[in-house]
Amino acid sequence: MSTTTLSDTPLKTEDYIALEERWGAHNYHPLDVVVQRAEGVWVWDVEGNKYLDFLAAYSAVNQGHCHPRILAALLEQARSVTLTSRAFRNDQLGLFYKELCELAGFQKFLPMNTGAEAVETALKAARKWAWQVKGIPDGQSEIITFANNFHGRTITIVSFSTEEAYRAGFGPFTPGFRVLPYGDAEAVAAAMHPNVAAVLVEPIQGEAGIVVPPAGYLRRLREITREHNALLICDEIQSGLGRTGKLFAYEHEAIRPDVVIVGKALSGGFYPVSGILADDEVMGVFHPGEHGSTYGGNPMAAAVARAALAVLVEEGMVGRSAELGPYFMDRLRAISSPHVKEVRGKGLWIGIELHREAGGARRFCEALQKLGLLCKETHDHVIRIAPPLTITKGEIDWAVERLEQVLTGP
Ligand code: IF1
Repeated sequence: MSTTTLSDTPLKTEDYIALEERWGAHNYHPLDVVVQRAEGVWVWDVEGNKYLDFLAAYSAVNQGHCHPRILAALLEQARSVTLTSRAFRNDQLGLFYKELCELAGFQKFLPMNTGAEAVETALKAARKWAWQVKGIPDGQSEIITFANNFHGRTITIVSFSTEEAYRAGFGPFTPGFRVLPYGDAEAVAAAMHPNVAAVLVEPIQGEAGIVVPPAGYLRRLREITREHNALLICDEIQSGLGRTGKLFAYEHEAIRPDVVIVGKALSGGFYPVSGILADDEVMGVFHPGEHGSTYGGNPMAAAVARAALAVLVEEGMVGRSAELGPYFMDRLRAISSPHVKEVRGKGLWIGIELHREAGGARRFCEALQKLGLLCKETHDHVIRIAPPLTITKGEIDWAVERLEQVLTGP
């Protein structure tokens, strides 16, 4: 029995969907496309249909699907050694640290696997720093977060989510967080007190609908946190590594946070690699035994991430995002559609917000799927667009034609 047949007949789209529905937990509602193969900006389903990928796995495949150079690094490393645990050292990790830290401009890196783990790591670093360096009594520090945030799905992280679906039934929650409105720096200034350890912010809110805060917001948060001796933590898991046209989205405001959380595109979609960047004052709070992970910093993760970063830089992907993003946005804004309320974003990260009367973004995503474009709605009314950064101008034009067709339809 091959992997694609249960009996003598090959499996079809409906069969794969039926298998998932029967045997898998129902914690997602994906579009009914079963992807079998992908290359660059294109994916193919099990029926052989070809689509342009406008989600790029939530920005994890900024470098394009199955990038040959990252693939080669993965295969080569997989033949040598894949996992030692951190009980022993490996010959990839130090080089990964050095290359990432030099690229990002930080003194130290702490590797984890998923984004949520890296966020947890940043929260632990902030609390320990508050206790050990700032002198807040253990258990009394507070971390400021923002409404409509998305930082992952652990119990601690959903403790400060404002989305009912992410929280309902999962309590009791972790204390020590305060949620303020996003985009209002003066609300943060007013909420500051001596026990604030950190402010945790997405430079652009992704899942909230590609929400770009007012100009000067991050710069003001940087001032306020400095004034009150609190850490500024930027979650760049989705906004980072070229998506917005800079290596990190905070660079648009020429600031430098104390902690930067990275994930997703750090591995170009091959393998979960995440972690936090910080300088010695913060990273120094971790001593042997105080934090870790079996797979974090393993040689395959390190080799894959080294290749993913090299590809991002050497193939000029950050610049492509900066150049093609505004072109794409202009073309989208030129579409005259009764359904569109606003087109916003930065670099190749664009949200098309629809009027409530349009009946939700999902039906538009389903219509786009039929035309060969894979998009995912967010927060019901926003079509989110985040193609691999390798997309060409010609491919953008191709996509705009289809978006126009769907947005000017009924
Ligand atoms: C899902 C959203 C995107 C993130 C930021 C941390 C994490 C994420 C800024 C956690 C993850 C994902 C996860 C994915 C859907 C997705 C998402 F709509 F839910 F919000 F991208 F917009 N910080 N984002 O965006 O990283 O633990 O998942 O590796 O299905 O939950 P993770």
